[in-house]
Amino acid sequence: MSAFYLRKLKTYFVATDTDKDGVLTENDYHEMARRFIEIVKLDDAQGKKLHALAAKVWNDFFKGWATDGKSLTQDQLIASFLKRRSDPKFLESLKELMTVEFHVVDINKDGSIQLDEFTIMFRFHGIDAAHAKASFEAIDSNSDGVISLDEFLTAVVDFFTGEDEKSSSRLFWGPLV
Ligand SMILES: [Ca+2]
Ligand SMILES: [Ca+2]
Repeated sequence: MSAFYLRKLKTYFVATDTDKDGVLTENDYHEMARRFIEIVKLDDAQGKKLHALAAKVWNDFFKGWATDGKSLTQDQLIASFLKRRSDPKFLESLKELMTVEFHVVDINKDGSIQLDEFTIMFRFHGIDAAHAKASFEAIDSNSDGVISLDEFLTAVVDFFTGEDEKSSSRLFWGPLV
């Protein structure tokens, strides 16, 4: 594993450990949901749905990685990615996870992500919103001003598998830590 790949996974960990307790747990997803609900002003019914989705994401994707069923340290997350990153089935499940996030972030439900929506994604992950525009432009590979699902998933897969330090997908979760 390259130092570059390690930095990417650390960056992802920091962007996902939204309650900043040093481990990934279901609560990090509920924290993202809480922030999203507040930013977008979702009503109670929509908020409940989002929290249900947060629990589902944790249970379907991360829970199986946690040896205690509850939490993942940064080292455990890194080890999990290293073990799985060349497994096509894993990449499919990663795409499913990020497709869920794409549709949440597509607030106006037009099928693509605009810069204002992408900026909200940074805010609920706790990434400095000042970096959103550069990351948005890096993912919008055809530069048409919106991020399609295809562009989003291509960047995700490249982020989690690629070793090219010049690849624009490195900016997916903001500047690398
Ligand atoms: Ca956490
Ligand atoms: Ca949209």
